[in-house]
Amino acid sequence: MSFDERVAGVDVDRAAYVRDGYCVVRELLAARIVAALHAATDALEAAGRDFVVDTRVGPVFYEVQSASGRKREPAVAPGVLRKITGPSKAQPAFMRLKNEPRVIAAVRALGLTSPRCVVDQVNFKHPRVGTGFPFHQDAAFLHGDAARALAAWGGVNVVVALDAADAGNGGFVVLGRTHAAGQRDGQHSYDTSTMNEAMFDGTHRAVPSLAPGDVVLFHPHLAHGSEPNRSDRRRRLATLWFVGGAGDGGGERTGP
Ligand SMILES: O=C(O)CCC(=O)C(=O)O
Repeated sequence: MSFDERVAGVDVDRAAYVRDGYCVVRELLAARIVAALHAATDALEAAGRDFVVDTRVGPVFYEVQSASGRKREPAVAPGVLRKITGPSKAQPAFMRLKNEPRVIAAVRALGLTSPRCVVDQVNFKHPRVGTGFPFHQDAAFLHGDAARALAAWGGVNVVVALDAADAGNGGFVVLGRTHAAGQRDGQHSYDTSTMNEAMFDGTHRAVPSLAPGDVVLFHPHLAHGSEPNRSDRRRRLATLWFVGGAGDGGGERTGP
C-alpha cells in the first residue's frame, strides 16, 4: 500500500489543477490541527506584540503591517503584523504542518512524489488595516537551491485557511490559467500601490470561499494576490511552498 493510499479521503481535483493552475481541497485539515495552528499563531503574535518595525528573531522574520503595506515602513500600531516567515522554526504546530500527512498526500497526488518544503509563512490580514498583496507568481521569489530544484523538479504551493476567507475580508485571489504563460518579469518590487493587474490575464479570476482547514493547491507560476481586508473579520492564512526532488518529472510540467 502506498503512502497516499494510507491517507484516506484526500480527494484532489488533478484535472482542475492542470487546467486552471489551482484546485481547492475542502476540510483537508481537521479542526484540532487548525486549533493548534491558531494557538501557535497567537503565541507568535504575543512574541511580536511590541514590534513597530520589521524584526528578525533568530530564524523567524516578522513583517509589520504598515499603512501602505510596504516592507520597511513603520507599523500602524505596535504588534500589528502582516506576515511571519518561518513560523515552523519557532512553533512545533507549524513544523508539523509542513509534514502533515494529508498535506503531503495532496501534493503528491499532483505529481510531486518527493516534496520538500522550502518556504513557510503565516499571513495576517487584520480587520480594516490589512492591506492587499499585488498579483505575483511565487516562483519569481525563490532563489538559489530552491529555485534550481523548482526548475528541475517542479513545485506545488499550498495556502491553508486559518479563518474563513472570502471576497469580503481580503480572501485569496487566483488568476486561473495564468500558470500556462510562464514567469513574467517585473514583479519583484512588490509595490502595494498597484495590483499588477496589467501584467496578467484576469479572465479566470476567482476568490474561492474558504473555511478554516480548507486549502488551495496552486502552481508556482499561477498569478495570485488579494485585496485589503475592509471587514471586521480576521483573515489569517498559512502558506507552504514545496519543490520536488529526484524522481519527479516536473519542471514547468509539474502535475499529472
Ligand atoms: O495573504 C494573501 O492573501 C496572499 C499571500 C501571498 O500571495 C504571498 O504571501 O505570497
